[in-house]
Amino acid sequence: MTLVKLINHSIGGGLILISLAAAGTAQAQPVPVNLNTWTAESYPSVPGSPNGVWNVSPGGNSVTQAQNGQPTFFYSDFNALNTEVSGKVRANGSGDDDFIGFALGFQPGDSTNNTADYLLVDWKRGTQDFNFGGNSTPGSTAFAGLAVSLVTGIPTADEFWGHVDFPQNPNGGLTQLARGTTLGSTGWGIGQEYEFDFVFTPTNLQVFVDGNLELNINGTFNNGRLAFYNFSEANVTYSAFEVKDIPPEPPTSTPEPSTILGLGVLGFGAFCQRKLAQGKKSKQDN
Ligand SMILES: [Ca+2]
Ligand SMILES: [Ca+2]
Ligand SMILES: [Ca+2]
Repeated sequence: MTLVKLINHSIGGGLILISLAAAGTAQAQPVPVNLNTWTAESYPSVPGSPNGVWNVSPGGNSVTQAQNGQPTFFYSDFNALNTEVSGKVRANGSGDDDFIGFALGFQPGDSTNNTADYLLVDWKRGTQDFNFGGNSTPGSTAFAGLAVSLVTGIPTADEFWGHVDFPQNPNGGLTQLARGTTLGSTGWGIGQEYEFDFVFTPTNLQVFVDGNLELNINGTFNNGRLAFYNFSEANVTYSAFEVKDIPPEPPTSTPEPSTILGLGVLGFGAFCQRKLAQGKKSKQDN
């Protein structure tokens, strides 16, 4: 007989104790995001590649980026660590095939910050070689598909493009960490809406696309904002974003309340077992 069954069998109150233990992990409800309180920030423009322009809908439920330009971000007014964020993205363009995506841990001013350190989740529609002008770095290849990269310092457009860190730019670069499990080499579809879900803690990032776990990386991650990201892709709409808090990871040195309660239940179970044994024994005596 299992412990739970034993307690249930012996005394009905045992189940109440177990319910209390589970209530300790209750999470906050998702809250709709108002995009009127978010902020646009673009990397310095280069010839033929202007700054991003982010136009928020009147109600603050959606935002559309209008320029085929430099890496551009639209960042939240809240920190992303220990949150779960979900929402939709759709690229409405008619023929372009460049980057849409997100950043996590982005700090205001990171586009000109030599010590910037954040995660970039980007998704290219088509594989393409390109060399951007106005910088010191050579061209690179952007591969179709979904990936997560670490951004440090101030990368050039070529480094964003190929997820690379060229020595010609000592001030920054990208390091690709993982590609999507099913979308790692599959481009996004024109006019297709995708549901993204991010679960971000100090040691883990999980990214779901339409409910499928595409990216799951462990590390030591900095706090900072959630941001929407476009690079050389115009007419991209983000909508219906929601955020909820994740309880911070408990310290490993002290037992959780649920563990203490669990031990209490175990002790209680042992007590019941003794009572049952005694009962059995007295029946035998009879
Ligand atoms: Ca270049
Ligand atoms: Ca570099
Ligand atoms: Ca483009």
